[in-house]
Amino acid sequence: MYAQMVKTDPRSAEITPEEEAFQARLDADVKIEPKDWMPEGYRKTLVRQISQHAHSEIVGQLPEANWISRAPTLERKAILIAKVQDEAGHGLYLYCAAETLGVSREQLLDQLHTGKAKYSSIFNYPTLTWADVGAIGWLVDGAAIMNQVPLQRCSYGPYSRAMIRICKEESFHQRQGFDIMAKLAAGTAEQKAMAQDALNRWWWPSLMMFGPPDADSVHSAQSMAWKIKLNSNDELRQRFVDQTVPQARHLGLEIPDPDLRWNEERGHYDFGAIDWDEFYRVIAGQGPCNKERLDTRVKAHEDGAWYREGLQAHAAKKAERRRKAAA
Ligand code: FAQ
Repeated sequence: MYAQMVKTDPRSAEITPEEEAFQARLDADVKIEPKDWMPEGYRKTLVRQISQHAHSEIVGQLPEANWISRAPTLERKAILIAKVQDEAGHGLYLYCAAETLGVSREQLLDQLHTGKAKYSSIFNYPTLTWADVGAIGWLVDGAAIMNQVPLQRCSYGPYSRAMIRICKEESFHQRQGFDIMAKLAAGTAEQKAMAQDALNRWWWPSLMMFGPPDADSVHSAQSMAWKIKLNSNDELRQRFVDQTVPQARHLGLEIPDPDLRWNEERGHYDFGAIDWDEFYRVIAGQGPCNKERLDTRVKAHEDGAWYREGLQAHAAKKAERRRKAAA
């Protein structure tokens, strides 16, 4: 009955009644809510994944924000501002979801700013041209949706509900990115070359977003048993390739992979080897923009200290007034 039951207390050889009841709820697709009993490992895994996801949304604003002041038209500028602002909103929902697990915003931000917490590898690459804004929307938001649509059905209530709104917004982001690429690809030879160059630079890092191959994924087995992840890294990566290759063909652009071909037997595209050394270098802090991204976030946090202090002083004064009025 409990095919996916896992022992969650390493000190005990037995599955405890609490663990058994918890797993029964997961098997029945009942959401786990903040006040429900949960194994410590489940809580920690959620805090790790949700907070890394939140950090990714926040740091993820930076590459595209780089182009707000240089967007080619007023309309593109307005769309890009809205998109970058949406990403900030996603970060905030996700920090709130993580906070329901008993960790504070300060702790989470401290982990980001001291380099203890990861954020998505993809945001450590530079945005060199306007076409990169298109490639991010098309490929990066496209990969994010592929990963996040299943997360709408994950076992933790606050995370799954945050995903519903986030996915709706990500769909709009993906379409606007594709639209930028479509305009460039149908433009002058120079514009088309710019779109192709962006695809060449963002393709492989986008495939890395799904995480290491299943055989090297540390957390997948347990996270899937707990329904924190619904699909494996390789499964989602393959879906992304299958979905994106026809889109590239529609644009008249070429995926930078000589080994890419349709495999009739598998019913999927085969694709070339991913440079996992590059991935591990980037997540260890040695990507092209890791230092710049982290420095920018730390500076923004420090520059905002006066505002947070002001809000806290105001809240304390208000509470004091209320206390006096009630006395
Ligand atoms: N980057 O055992 P696994 C977005 C780490 S949102 C950095 O397979 P897991 C929206 C992993 O943390 C993009 N680190 O790990 C947007 C672990 O290290 P740890 C973010 C990575 O958790 C668009 C180690 O490698 N999305 O783009 C990466 O089971 C445009 C072993 O890996 C989410 O966070 C990576 N790519 O699976 C914003 C979605 N991959 O923690 C602005 C939710 C792996 O032990 C503009 N997260 N690592 O030190 C997930 O689905 C999962 O956490 C995975 C990784 C699939 C990312």
